[in-house]
Amino acid sequence: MATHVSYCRICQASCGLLVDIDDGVVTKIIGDRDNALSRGFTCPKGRRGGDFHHGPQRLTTSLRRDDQGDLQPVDVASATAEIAERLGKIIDEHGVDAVAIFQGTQSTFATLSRPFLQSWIRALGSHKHFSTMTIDQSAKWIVPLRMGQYLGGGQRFEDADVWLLSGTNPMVSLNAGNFDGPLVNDPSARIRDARRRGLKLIVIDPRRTETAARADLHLQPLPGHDSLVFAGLLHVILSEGLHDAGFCEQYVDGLDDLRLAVGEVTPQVVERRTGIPAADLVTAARIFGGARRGMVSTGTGVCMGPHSNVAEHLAISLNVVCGRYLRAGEPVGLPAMLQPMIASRADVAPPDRTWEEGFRSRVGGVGRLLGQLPSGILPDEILEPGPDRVRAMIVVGGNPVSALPDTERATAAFRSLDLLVTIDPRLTETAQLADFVIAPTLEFERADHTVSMEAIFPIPFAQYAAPLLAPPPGVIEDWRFLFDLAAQLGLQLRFAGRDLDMTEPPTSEDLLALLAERGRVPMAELRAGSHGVTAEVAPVLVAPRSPTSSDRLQLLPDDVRIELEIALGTAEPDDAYPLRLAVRRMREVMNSLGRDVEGLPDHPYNPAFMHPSELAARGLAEGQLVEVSSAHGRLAAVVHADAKVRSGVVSMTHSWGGPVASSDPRSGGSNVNRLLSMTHRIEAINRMPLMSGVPVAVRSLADQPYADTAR
Ligand SMILES: Nc1nc2c(c(=O)[nH]1)N[C@H]1C(S)=C(S)[C@@H](COP(=O)(O)OP(=O)(O)OC[C@H]3O[C@@H](n4cnc5c(=O)[nH]c(N)nc54)[C@H](O)[C@@H]3O)O[C@H]1N2
Ligand SMILES: Nc1nc2c(c(=O)[nH]1)N[C@H]1C(S)=C(S)[C@@H](COP(=O)(O)OP(=O)(O)OC[C@H]3O[C@@H](n4cnc5c(=O)[nH]c(N)nc54)[C@H](O)[C@@H]3O)O[C@H]1N2
Ligand code: SF4
Ligand SMILES: [Mo]
Repeated sequence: MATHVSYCRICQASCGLLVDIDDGVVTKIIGDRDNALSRGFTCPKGRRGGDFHHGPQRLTTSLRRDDQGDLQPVDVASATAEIAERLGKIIDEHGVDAVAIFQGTQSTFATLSRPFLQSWIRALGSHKHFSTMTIDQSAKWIVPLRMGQYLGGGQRFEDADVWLLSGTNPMVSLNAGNFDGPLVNDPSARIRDARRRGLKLIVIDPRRTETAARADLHLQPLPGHDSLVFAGLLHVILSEGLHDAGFCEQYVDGLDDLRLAVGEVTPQVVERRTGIPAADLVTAARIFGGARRGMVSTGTGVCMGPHSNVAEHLAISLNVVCGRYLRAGEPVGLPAMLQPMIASRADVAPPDRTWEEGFRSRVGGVGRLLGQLPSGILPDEILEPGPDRVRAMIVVGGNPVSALPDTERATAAFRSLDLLVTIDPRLTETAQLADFVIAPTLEFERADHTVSMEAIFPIPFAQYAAPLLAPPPGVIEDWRFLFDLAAQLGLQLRFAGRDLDMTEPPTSEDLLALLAERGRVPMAELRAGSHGVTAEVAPVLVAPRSPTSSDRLQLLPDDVRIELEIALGTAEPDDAYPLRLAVRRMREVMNSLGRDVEGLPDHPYNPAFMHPSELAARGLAEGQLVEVSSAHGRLAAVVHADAKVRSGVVSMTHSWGGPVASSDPRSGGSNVNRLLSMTHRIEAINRMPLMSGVPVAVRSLADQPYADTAR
């Protein structure tokens, strides 16, 4: 038996691990106390990393659908050759835009997968690049593209005296915020340390989450009202003069317009419509506005709600009007380690509406967002007849059949593809519809480093992880499959700024070195520092504004003003659907990963959590089957009482429930995406569906079999 130092690649936190391996089998995983980033912290998923490798659900060979429609083992070389041939035919007949990729969550943590996928689709020349970002928090892309962006960087959590989190629960998700001081690593200890030195934490969440329980002030609104809450905070801050007039004078356009636009959103209006006591809203505004340093950061609760683009715009506007950005001469937040250092400057990059020019989708004329098409149009792109209809799709590290709103339509779309290839270690809902399932290597079988994560770390930190286990003979690294496929299609891949030799596959080590070659840490040093390397870096200072620069942040461009008016308008009461569905995450699973690991999740399903009073009002008992319905669809679920959930709310996590609607939710859970629409209440630009704050109703199924009621 030997203990190896490594780090976890199941989520962005990249926690340091000590992995015991006995005869090629992981026997135990604990946190690495000598890792400067995570300091010994791990979560249950990371500690069960061995089960992902050795568990019975792991695919150790690729699969191919045979003429009878069954998935049968196939060696990856013949699978690749046949996929290349079939893709080649589709491209010859229908052009490159008939081929799409879907970039899933787990493609982020295999260091080489995402750059390869991006290089692959670029080399092919197809416009059909989709990812989970546009069913996640792409409002965070839209805001800087419409507002412009301050280039000096934001203030950081580590020296802030206030922080406001809305719609995010980093204690479970390890994922709060943008690149500005995000709370990703070891959040419990970092929140505790920050509060000891005086930081005030404000949390806005309809649930008393693990994070809210650590807050100085918790505002508990009805879901779906974030625009109103942020507008109310801006109202108080601007009317009490708590904003940073100097910063606004120098960098901001539209302050008076914004003040006018939120003029009627008094704390009393916010109280009436969201349930947040007016006095609490005022207190929150005064704490935030009165502090010197600290930002608002949001998560899926805001970015998946109604009017999400304008809600996020207002959240960032709070940071802007309070001037919570680094000024010339201040040390930059986080010097780069493996990435090239980008100079920070006390300047503004102007808005850049990428979706207004170039390629437009055939259905709906949707433009691209940072090179991608919104996943909200993906089912239409496949199902609507037409010349550049998507006929072939490659999914890497994702499970879109489970993850996309409107399960029925997503399933129909993926089922109707001429060719569906998914690279996935498990037989997911998506894999079950695929023509080929390519079985990839997993974390402890491959080399990785932290280049793509370092921008969200709290300290300058980098780590390399060596392969610890010999991969099963039938599996392949994600990137290598994409390389071989590209070579057989005659595509020239560009990686880290160079053309790869397509006749001679590189090694993973070569590629990792290329990705880090412009960083400050040489590969040899990185490989030697097994617990990770931290750098004593001479502070890099934010450079002064260029004397010729006149770009300013746009607080209220015309389209944002119109969206704001609509968002602040009163919605019709909906008596048929009196409750609000709210998104949440579960500590034990990462989206759909981990559901099937014995003993990992608390239940073999995702409960519908409701306040005990809501159960009592409906005569419901703990653990009982209920039907949850929306204007779009319905599902059967298991109800659980949870006093931490605000009344009026149904709190459920996603990525559960198989493709068969009538299966018993008690063994496999319920897919909330059956309740969601891809056509009703869609955001402009990113086509973001409404996924939180959705009107729903709940009724007992005590005396009816679930199979008859669920669609
Ligand atoms: N353990 C675990 N970690 C994960 C994941 C996982 O599945 N499991 N998934 C990963 C992924 S893909 C992502 S994108 C991130 C997401 O990271 P987060 O955005 O932090 O996700 P959540 O923990 O679900 O936090 C969302 C919070 O929003 C609240 N909420 C719901 N509706 C509203 C609303 O209308 N307004 C407000 N203000 N709040 C609302 C919910 O109660 C919930 O506490 O997490 C990542 N990390
Ligand atoms: N209703 C509702 N729907 C949602 C959400 C919600 O809150 N509510 N959240 C949305 C969000 S934020 C996201 S990000 C999406 C998630 O959507 P996806 O990213 O599509 O879903 P995941 O379940 O994370 O898929 C990851 C897949 O990667 C596989 N995998 C694991 N390790 C590896 C590896 O090393 N290589 C490869 N190739 N594959 C690997 C896993 O088996 C799994 O099938 O769901 C979205 N859908
Ligand atoms: S939080 Fe859990 S899943 Fe994420 S990196 Fe750490 S141990 Fe792994
Ligand atoms: Mo996500």
